[in-house]
Amino acid sequence: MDRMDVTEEFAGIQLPGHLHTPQSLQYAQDFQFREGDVVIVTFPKSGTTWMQEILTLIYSKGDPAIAKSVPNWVRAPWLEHTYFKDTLKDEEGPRIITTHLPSDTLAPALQKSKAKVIYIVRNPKDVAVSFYYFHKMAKFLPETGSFPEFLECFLEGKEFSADKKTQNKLYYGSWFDHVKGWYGQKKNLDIIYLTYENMHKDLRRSIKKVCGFLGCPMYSEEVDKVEQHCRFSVMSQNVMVNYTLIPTEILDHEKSKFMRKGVVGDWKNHLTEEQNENFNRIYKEKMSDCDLQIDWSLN
Ligand code: PPS
Repeated sequence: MDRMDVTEEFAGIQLPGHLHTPQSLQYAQDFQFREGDVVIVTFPKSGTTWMQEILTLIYSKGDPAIAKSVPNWVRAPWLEHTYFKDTLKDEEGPRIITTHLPSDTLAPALQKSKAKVIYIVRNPKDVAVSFYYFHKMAKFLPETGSFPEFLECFLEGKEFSADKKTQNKLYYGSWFDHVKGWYGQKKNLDIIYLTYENMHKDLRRSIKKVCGFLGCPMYSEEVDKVEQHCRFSVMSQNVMVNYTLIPTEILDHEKSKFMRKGVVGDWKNHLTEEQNENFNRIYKEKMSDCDLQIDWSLN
């Protein structure tokens, strides 16, 4: 498989070379967004696939035909990935584009355009757990060592090394920088912020919020269908979004599933009391200049 052990450096962060090249990253940075584009922005493991499915179904008025026949990475390709240029459909109508890149690389281009941006944030304890398991299955990500080691790296940007040979920082950079960077674009972009936790609490409300933002009114029966097809139980069975189409040499579903648990608060099964206190302390410190409200659990 191609470039599985390559790390790309871009805008001060490390990214997997299997999906990114200097050319693809340059292409992303120079990309001209246009009116009608809808851009899903997330730190990895925050609800990207969920929103890709929601948008697909909103635009099909709840008809699942496309969601069940076209992979999510074709319907809503990642701007920075190598295949983006050849995948994005240059047709009339809204183009759905996905990205994990930090705000400083894309905000200037987005500001000039009339693109709409949907930013999803998930509580970082659950992101850390989900990302840890994703490292287990994704062969293009470095081995992490133990969960406590990975957690330190997630929180403090410390390098980790499972084999004592390679030193890796957290791929995709710091969760804190990503969230604060994009949250800081509130006044500059046509952007809405959604949380993974609110999508859980009331999926229907989140769908309607997105419809309102996109100026895409829907009948109640159509919203029913979007809601139905975007449930975890349904999405985890849909091969067009559960990543089972990807060969085992790239994503090993024996190690962990992509659609793993899909819950809020799984961190409670992974963080010790001490780790949790440390997390809370660092979170408070790093987020003191950000008024983002996060739900850590649904109780
Ligand atoms: S990625 O790799 O960045 O595209 O991953 P991403 O899609 O952002 O995040 C994957 C996590 O989202 C969960 N997921 C869902 N949760 C609830 N409902 C639905 N419909 C849903 N779809 C995806 C998925 O299970 C991953 O979370 P974990 O905690 O690992 O289960």
